[in-house]
Amino acid sequence: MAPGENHDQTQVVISNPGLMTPSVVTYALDRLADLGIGHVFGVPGDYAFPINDAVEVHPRLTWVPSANELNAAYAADGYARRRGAGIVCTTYGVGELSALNGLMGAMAERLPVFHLVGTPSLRIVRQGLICHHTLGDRNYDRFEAISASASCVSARLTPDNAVVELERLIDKALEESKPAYLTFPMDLALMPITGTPIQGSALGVIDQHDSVAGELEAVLDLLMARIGAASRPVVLPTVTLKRFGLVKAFETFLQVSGLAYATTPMDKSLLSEDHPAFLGMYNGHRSTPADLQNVVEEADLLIDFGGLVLEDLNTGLWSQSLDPRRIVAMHADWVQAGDQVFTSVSISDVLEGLTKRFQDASKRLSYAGEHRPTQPAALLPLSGTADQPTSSASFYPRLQQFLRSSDLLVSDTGTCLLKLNALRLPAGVAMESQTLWGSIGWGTPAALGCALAEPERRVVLVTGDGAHQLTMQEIGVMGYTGVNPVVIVLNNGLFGVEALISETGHAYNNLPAWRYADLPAALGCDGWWCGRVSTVAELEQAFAEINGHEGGAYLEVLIPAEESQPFPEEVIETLHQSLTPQPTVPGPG
Ligand SMILES: Cc1ncc(C[n+]2csc(CCOP(=O)(O)OP(=O)(O)O)c2C)c(N)n1
Ligand SMILES: [Mg+2]
Repeated sequence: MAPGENHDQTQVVISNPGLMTPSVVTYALDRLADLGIGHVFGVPGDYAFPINDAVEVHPRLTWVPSANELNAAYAADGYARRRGAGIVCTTYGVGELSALNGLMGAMAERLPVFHLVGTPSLRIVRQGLICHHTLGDRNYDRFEAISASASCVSARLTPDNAVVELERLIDKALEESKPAYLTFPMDLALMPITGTPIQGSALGVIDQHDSVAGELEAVLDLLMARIGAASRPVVLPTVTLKRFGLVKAFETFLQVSGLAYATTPMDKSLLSEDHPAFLGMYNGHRSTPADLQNVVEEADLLIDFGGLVLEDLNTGLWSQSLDPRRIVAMHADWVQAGDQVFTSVSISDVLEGLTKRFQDASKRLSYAGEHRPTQPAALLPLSGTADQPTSSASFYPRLQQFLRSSDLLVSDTGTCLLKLNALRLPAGVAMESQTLWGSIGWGTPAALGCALAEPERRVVLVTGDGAHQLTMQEIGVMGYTGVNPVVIVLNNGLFGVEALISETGHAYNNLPAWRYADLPAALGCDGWWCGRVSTVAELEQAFAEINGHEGGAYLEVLIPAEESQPFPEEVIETLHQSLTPQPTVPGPG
């Protein structure tokens, strides 16, 4: 069930299930499957066998054999982006710790990923036996604290707490839109639960806490007054709306209010980029169109829906200049307008309330009026002649033309993300990236997760060669699960974008020269279109063939190494200086 679809989360207590009482682990899987999750990413292990076995026979869940736990966590992150929630399953210590970077990314990017971990039996613990995957010191709890820090809620599940704890875990993970950490001692996992099982319903609009009525009214009054007084308001919606299933509600708000909006890179493709109210991508001095920077920075009211993240990569390297007095920021459950703070106000209630106020007033503004930035042509001009070598200049315009309206573009972190953020997506094309956490290698497993979560969309992954080398084993899992993405690897032979902060020419940015296009065959992807292109004619031919091909596709595109510098020299210099410690000048005396 995609987030945004309207389902309440009413729970039905099954008083007489007429079935055998479920075990702790089966019950947990039942409750998670109720949300609409259909896949579990993971690597098995003896401590996790009770979970692994239960997934294998579960009628609504399919086990996905990830190549390693980090990839499993990235895949569950991708899955959660498109399905609303995901599951990763690992074994005690060695498995769970390997997944941590992926889960911390899900924390940063606000994705409810349920991390299920099998742990030593209570019997082993009580007997004090020294067991594998420990430091041999009879300390069995060492990893719980570490893993729990990559979650917003955690619990050790037992027969008598399972019913209550699962409701708490699920509520909290969805309400915060962050991971949950669940441990299952091997013996307790297989025991029947005590208490009455609960059956939940599919994910939809996330049930946020009710707002305090007085605070909500005050926020709505303030916003309507500020909007009424503004002559150049701009809305900045964020990905938080997507996480809470509020995209449709936001679209209705745009419709009734007539306000115009811009996104930042983290929020790209929140709505189709041909939306009439869309002004473009605000990214400080790297905004597209370029004059959008002024439209946003000179707006007399900025309505931040969800909590804009003023991170370097989200603001053209902190080049933003947004006057806080002109911003009203609606976070998930609080609102800030200059010095004023309103607590216990949920973003869903504000959105609903504002929409109603506009409807009642039947007063509609006219998008940014005369303050709209110049809109670029829908498609970039094609540059490069047939026999010229492939390059960024010839690749991105052709990629733009290759994309179909229901495609989901997934971009790893690297030069490609900087380029794709600036690319106007054709109508209906959605995009996912990991802008805030920015862990390279996320893209390939996340693309698998997205493809399994939303099979109705074709997933087009664009990744640099360096990022791909970290997690490319997941291509094998794509072949195994039968998903048919289009994987595009940009081969420039180096960690190109790294040169932004480390200056060009360092040997540590060089990559082993792989024959990427040979990988899918070696990894068991039968029936895939695979090819390597080095000229514009070959690129065009490849795109045409892939569009006519039924199965998965893997395209390696050669890009000149010297092209991985998307910023002007002075920007690189500024970034280099701001991130590199300057030598201390000894003071007098
Ligand atoms: C897990 C992780 N390790 C290291 C980095 C640092 N890093 C950021 S971008 C990058 C290089 C990406 O290279 P590539 O994927 O080849 O893309 P290019 O810029 O060359 O197009 C590196 C190493 C990171 N962000 N994440
Ligand atoms: Mg590279």
